[in-house]
Amino acid sequence: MKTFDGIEGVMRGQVLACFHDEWEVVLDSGETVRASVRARHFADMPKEEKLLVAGDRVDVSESAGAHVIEERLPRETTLSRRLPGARREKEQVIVANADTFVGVASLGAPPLNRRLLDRYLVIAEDAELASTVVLNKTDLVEESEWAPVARAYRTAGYEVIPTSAVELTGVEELSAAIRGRFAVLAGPSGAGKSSLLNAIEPGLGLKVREVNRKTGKGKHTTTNVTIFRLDDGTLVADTPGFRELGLWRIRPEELDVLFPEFRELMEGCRYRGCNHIPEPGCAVREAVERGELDQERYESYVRLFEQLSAR
Ligand SMILES: Nc1nc2c(ncn2[C@@H]2O[C@H](COP(=O)(O)OP(=O)(O)O)[C@@H](O)[C@H]2O)c(=O)[nH]1
Ligand SMILES: [Mg+2]
Ligand SMILES: [Zn+2]
Repeated sequence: MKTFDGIEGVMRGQVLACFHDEWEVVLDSGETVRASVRARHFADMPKEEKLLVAGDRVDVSESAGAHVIEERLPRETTLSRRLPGARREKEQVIVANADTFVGVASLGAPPLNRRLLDRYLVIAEDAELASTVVLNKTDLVEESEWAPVARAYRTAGYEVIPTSAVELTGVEELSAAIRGRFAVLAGPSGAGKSSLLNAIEPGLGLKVREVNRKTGKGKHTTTNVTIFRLDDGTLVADTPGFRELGLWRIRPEELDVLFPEFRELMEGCRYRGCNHIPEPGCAVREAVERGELDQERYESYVRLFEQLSAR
């Protein structure tokens, strides 16, 4: 057991939620505490690194009932976006140490946004998280309409779970997909993330938090990510519907490998370093033209490639 300045009893923990000057931390003992940060231990770090994010593993000390975060452990994974509004490119870590990504898309109300879903999946691929695609609100749309979408993501190698939080279909499958893991749920606001979490574990306390979220407006850090611990120890991060989801640290020429269904095909492109857009003999584009690869996924690739190239 480590000691800090003579303080005995330093414990390991994980940050569940960040507030303005307080962090909710679950200790390895299972106890959840509110902790502040020992500022001087972070004093030498650059500003961005000083910031704790949901999922961070930390060392916490206790004295006279007050818990203090003494140190942040190295992050095993980081799901990141480009910090919106920053003049220079900066990273904003959305959640640390997760191992699974669940992209929640709404099939109707709000309408399905393939571009956004693919953007999320690229970020998750880059973070080397395993990804699952949830197509929620199947009660609002005919299966014949969403079946091709499901097929596209299965072809890409993702597990696809059609769900309805209203009819409670697919909830068991989703629950099984995240069990025992640390999963991040992400998708546009209104897709049904909170509803699905409530369906997975009624009595999660999610409502309490939603009340807090309303009354405590502006009190949270900008990302507003909260991690819930399910009864069996599964960790689920609920993320807000980000208005901007800029890719961070991804170069245009390495975008193709972040579309898993392109990887094998790419080896058949005529030119090494093929960008799969104007080049003749491009095996990826030809597969799209033959209808073997999903047109929308390819469209997402092209849009992202162009955005990354224009920087
Ligand atoms: N019809 C239908 N409505 C849903 C479903 N899931 C969620 N909703 C509704 O969609 C709205 C947004 O849900 P919410 O869980 O707050 O979405 P979040 O912003 O992703 O957390 C709420 O009015 C829910 O009742 C679903 O499967 N079918
Ligand atoms: Mg929600
Ligand atoms: Zn190509």
